[in-house]
Amino acid sequence: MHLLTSPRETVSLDGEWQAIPDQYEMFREYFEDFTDDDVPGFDPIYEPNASLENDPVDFNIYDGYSVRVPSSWGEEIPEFRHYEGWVWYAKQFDRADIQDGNRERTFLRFGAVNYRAEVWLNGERLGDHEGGFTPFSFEITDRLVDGENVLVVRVDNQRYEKGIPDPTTDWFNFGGINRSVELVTVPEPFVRNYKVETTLSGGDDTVRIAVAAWIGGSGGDTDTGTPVSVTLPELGLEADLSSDADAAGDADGPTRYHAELSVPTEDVTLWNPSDPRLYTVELECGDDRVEDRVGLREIRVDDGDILLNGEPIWLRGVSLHEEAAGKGRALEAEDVETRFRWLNELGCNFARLAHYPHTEAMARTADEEGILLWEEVPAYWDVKFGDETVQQLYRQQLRELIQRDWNRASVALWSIANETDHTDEVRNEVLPEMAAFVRERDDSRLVTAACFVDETDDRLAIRDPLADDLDVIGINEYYGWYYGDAETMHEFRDDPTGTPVVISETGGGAKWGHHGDEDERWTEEFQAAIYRGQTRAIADIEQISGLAPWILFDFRAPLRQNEYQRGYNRKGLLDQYGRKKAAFSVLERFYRARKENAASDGRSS
Ligand code: GCB
Repeated sequence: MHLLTSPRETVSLDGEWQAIPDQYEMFREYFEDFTDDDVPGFDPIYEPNASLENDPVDFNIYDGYSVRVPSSWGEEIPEFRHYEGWVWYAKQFDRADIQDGNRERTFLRFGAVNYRAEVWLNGERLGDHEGGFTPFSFEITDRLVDGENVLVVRVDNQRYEKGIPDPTTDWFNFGGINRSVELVTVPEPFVRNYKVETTLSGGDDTVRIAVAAWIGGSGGDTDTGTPVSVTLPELGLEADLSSDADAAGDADGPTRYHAELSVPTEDVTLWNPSDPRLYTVELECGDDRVEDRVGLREIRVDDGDILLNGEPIWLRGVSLHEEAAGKGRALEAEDVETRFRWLNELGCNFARLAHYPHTEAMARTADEEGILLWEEVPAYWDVKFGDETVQQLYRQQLRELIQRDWNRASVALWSIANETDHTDEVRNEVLPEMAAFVRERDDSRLVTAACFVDETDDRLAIRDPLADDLDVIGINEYYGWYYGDAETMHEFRDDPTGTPVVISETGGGAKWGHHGDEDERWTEEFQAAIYRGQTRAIADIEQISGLAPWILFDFRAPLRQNEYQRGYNRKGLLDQYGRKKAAFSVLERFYRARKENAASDGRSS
């Protein structure tokens, strides 16, 4: 069970770290060769200021490059711009800085390290982690020493055949400790994670709030016997959670506690994009107390529609990568704000966070801003679905994302894959299993995937067998850019009462400031014409419940090297510096009109 840290006070290890590249993957071995076996525990690579008697030291992490954490290394050190390989990082901290009264257990938590991390504290190996976009933690209570502690992290951003993603993607592989590192100290027992789920169905004007809590720590904690309670003070709700023996071990244990609360609908402002009301929730277990802000809302599908709090909603969205010019993947608070400013300017109520989990600040801000989210793991293009270890990694990444963000009302859709081959039998066996895996952990959201649309004799329709296992089907289509005409989607006719469809990608490339005729590729005018055609074509198709064109801003993409691209995918509505292209206002006008129509029909907007 993922250790929840964000509602807690933590001690940040962000700031200046030391780092050295190890392109030949030799440094550990080199030091080990020189290590005098008679000196137990002497492992200089993990020791500050290590020196080998009579031997000049060629590398010492503590005398490395000074690097800010979090950061993407290629943005910090120009020589590392295209480096893919090992980098050793080190950071020292004093125990006195992290001790907090009677708090007994300490965890070290990484927000995201791309792509593999191996971690040591004071020369002892804590463990490793694979996957560049999800959080992980280690308990370090018994490994801390008085005075100075030395943390060493080996980061490897090579691309692996059996990785998720696999080596070929249409985005840049930013290596580094891309998100914050923090220490969290908690008493014993403590709330490891919790989950709030809202349902409205029942036809009795009651909002039901199911609260679950996982108590304990790593390594098989059992029922501690300490009472656990939950309070939503603004709603006057309070309950003791009971230990649920049958459910213990479900959703990745340890001990699970639960309570059901209910409140008359008229007493609650349900979270929605026009009024994203959040309520305080407090969980207590012995000396531990967690306070968070959550939205109460229900999302489901019925009869071909996506329903938010029982009302059909049309998703006015856009897709985006997590990247900022000069910062790589290490977004700062101001970058998150800028993204939401753009989304609001466009009139969005929805965003697709492509193609991997973005910083959790995105979901927290989306909660406050009233933007529904599609979140996904990088199961992209040619991932080796048939491989057992890949499947394990796949489940791990899904679990880490879901358990990080399952209390965010904004998160409406979990996407399990992007553009995978629906004629591949192995894929067709594995993806439904992954959809089931997601639902076992969280069935209070919709499961989706970005798929293709098929051309039949007389129309466009969905032929992907995965549609049966999804609540919403995403379609990536590039009519007007890679093929066909921008209005071809007009021929999309499927079963309108079937799975609702969201266009999860569409668009075309344009270089900002490059102008010409509408039929001249790479001009802003050509791109704007695609947006006009596409929005006209889909506007009245009943089964389409939303749109998230590709993409909000230009992003680094090694596959794109023509004279207009030079390493960037240029399908952004803005360029990488935030300069708007003509298509921005085409989409903005389409969304403003949709929003007004929805409001005048009394539908959710
Ligand atoms: C896609 C991919 C996306 C690419 C995009 C493109 O279908 O899902 O990652 O960047 O097309 O620009 O071609």
